[in-house]
Amino acid sequence: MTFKEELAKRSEEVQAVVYAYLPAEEGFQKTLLEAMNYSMTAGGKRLRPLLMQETYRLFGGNGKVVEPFMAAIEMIHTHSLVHDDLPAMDNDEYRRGKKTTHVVYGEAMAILAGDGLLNYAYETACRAFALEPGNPHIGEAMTVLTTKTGVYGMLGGQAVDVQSVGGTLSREKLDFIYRLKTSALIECSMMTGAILAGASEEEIRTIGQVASDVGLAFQIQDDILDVTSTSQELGKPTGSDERNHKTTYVTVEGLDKAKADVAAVSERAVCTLARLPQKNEFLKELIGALVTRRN
Ligand code: GRG
Repeated sequence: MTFKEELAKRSEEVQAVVYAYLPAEEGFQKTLLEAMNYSMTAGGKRLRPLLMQETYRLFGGNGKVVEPFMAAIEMIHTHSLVHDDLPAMDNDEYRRGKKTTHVVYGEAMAILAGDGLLNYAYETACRAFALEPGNPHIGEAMTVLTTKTGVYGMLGGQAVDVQSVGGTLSREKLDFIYRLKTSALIECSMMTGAILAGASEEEIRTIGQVASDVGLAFQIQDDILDVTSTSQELGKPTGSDERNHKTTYVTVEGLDKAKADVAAVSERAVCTLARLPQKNEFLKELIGALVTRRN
């Protein structure tokens, strides 16, 4: 099987795991639950749960305890997209090739659906306690999940990003934003996978470094795609950074250096991963593929 075929198969399997944890659309709050599921089933690469499961496997994990965490990370990611698309933020009409949640359900319901996904993510992750009572790693994984998504992680990065729109940004502040806004969730994915598999502290630290670079390369590549692709090609709000006059890696460093840095940072991630005695060829190829991704 080629890497591309394996990726398609693995993404489908991961999506099935995520779907199994979506809430039933019933009760007086049915519209809220429909709006949450609308954004969750609108597509997406499922990269974060995939990275989590592959890292879990890298360290010898072979149980189901990772599955509620896989669903949770995709819910948190989708929450961030729903809120990022709102009129008060990027004001985007399309996401994952479909109308955004606020366009379909209205702004108030989209805010609630985003909140709902964030909270339901933690409810979902907590289901791991029932799956493996007494597993000592679940509490630590919960700590990483909650911290990396909060004010010292993704949310904090987004806040600094929002405050910077319209002004000039130093490279140092841009790096801070990218490490939090984008890398924190990738770190969260890979570190929880490692923790749940029982990896050592040193191994978890190494995987955190790999993930931080994967996230940085991923975000720079997103900036590159924002200026080099058409929205039709990507089925995403392409060009929104340009439209919103945001400072990006491309505006600071130029397109050529941005491309070179994606390759260099991604290569550094692969080299750090190679320092570990454990091997997962698919994970290595997946990280490499992020550099050449077109959506
Ligand atoms: C807390 C509201 C809030 C936002 C946090 C993550 C984020 C900040 C905003 C979302 C918008 C954005 C462009 C984030 C940067 C990370 C990124 C490139 C997200 C897109 O991830 P993909 O490409 O999306 O994995 P799919 O649709 O494939 O899941």
